[in-house]
Amino acid sequence: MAEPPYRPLDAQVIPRFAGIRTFMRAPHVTDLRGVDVAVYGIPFDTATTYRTGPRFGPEAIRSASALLRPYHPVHDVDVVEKLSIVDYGDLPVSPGDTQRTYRQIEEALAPIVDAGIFPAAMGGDHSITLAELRVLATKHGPLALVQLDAHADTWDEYFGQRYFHGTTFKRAAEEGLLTPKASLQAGMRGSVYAAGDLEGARELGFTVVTAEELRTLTAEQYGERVRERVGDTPVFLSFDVDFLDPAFAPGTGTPEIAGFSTAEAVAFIRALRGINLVACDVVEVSPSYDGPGQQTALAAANVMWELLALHALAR
Ligand SMILES: [Mn+2]
Repeated sequence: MAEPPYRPLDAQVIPRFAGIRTFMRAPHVTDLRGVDVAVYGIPFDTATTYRTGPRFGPEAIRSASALLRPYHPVHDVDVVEKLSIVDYGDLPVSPGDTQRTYRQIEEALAPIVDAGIFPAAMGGDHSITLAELRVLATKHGPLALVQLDAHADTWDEYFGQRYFHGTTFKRAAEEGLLTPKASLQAGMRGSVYAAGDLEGARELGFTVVTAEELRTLTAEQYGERVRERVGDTPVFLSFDVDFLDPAFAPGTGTPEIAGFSTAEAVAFIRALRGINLVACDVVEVSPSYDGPGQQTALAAANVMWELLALHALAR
């Protein structure tokens, strides 16, 4: 097999605490030739309903990702040997203007998707996923959504605004970017506004697996349910870091207690082997609320690496 043109710094030569902070210490490259995976940031956070802060998410995830090593012992795959990974940098955004930001994301992401490169976004709040899906759907058609999140994000509006971090997947379904019948949302929990809140997601056609129900499934059972649901449909996996319990991931905007551990999250993701994953994002990392060990950013960096490993397995 030919060497990937781009690979992270060798930690035996430049130690992991050294070097310029890019995702996994991969080279910062914007020329798309020879690239398999573009990890990129979308530092937008003014569509949040509570705490702002994920504009600094990409920076924190990059910093924590310096710890990542190339080889995945459970999947038995060398991620950087299989994939030419680059850090594409951050896309342009307009703080305070969600719809203008969407246009900027769409324009900037289109060449990556057109080139057949696997795009992996570091958020940013969850509103950004709508723009990612718009671009991806033009290439793949309607996608299957696999979402791990404390919230379904299928509300109709917030403060009179239809484009907000809690309305993303309702808009995506309305715009025909997703096939809700092939999609599965899991991890939903906590207090809601009214009895019918999650029913809204189900009425759109999504399968909603609440945190209570997800707890009764083994990781393999979850993986099986997802595979049954998505079939061969191209999958977008969206990981909201608030899927994790605030004890594991305090650095987020709308934390919900009684969430999942990092070990559980990693097991659920590993159980997704075999899905046709075409893109992903990890969102809602809000570093100013993180702990002194930056455990939220560390969790997000590792989740991203798990997603890249799934993609590496499929190639
Ligand atoms: Mn969310």
